[in-house]
Amino acid sequence: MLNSSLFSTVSLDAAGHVIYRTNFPITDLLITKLETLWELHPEEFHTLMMHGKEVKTPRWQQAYGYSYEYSGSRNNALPIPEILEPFLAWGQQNVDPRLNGLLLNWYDGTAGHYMGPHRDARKGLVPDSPIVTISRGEERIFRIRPWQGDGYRDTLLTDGSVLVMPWATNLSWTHEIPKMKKYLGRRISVTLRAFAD
Ligand SMILES: O=C(O)CCC(=O)C(=O)O
Repeated sequence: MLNSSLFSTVSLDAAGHVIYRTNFPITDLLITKLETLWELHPEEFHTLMMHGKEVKTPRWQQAYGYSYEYSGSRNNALPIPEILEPFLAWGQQNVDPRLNGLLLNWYDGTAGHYMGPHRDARKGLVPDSPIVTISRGEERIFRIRPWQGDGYRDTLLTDGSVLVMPWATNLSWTHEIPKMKKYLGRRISVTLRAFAD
């Protein structure tokens, strides 16, 4: 399970919710060139349903291995390309062997790309499995807020860092990648999830 020598625990609330983050960049996850990962992004933005209306995501997204349903949409998976296999293998070895699907997000800072506050959809996932996000490229803020509560907590996601969100934390806290004028570079997140067969 979680390789505790690599991660710090960040406590969030009195109910015991936590996130885990790596203490240093993981060199195995820095091997693939950013440009190579960037070239994978789809041409079109994914379409979500928000309050009954079709909305394009303010970033590119693509599922690999397992299709993922969220926000009234289905992100149809492509086969896992060879260059993404090391990310999945790292997650299986250091976090949870049940991880089997990827969702990539490509953020272009010059285009103001971001991700709004949300809790991850659970449909199709193995109950109690963790959500693992590997960051590549420009650093960005990861903001979490208590679900239907006040305040927020920020964590910096840097190139080669990994954040683990336990299942229960995703139920009690929202997460987002806020838009900030100072971020003008490229970032890619590789999120690993465990899908039930
Ligand atoms: O880009 C990120 O770090 C966040 C990814 C995420 O929250 C998601 O895919 O649901």
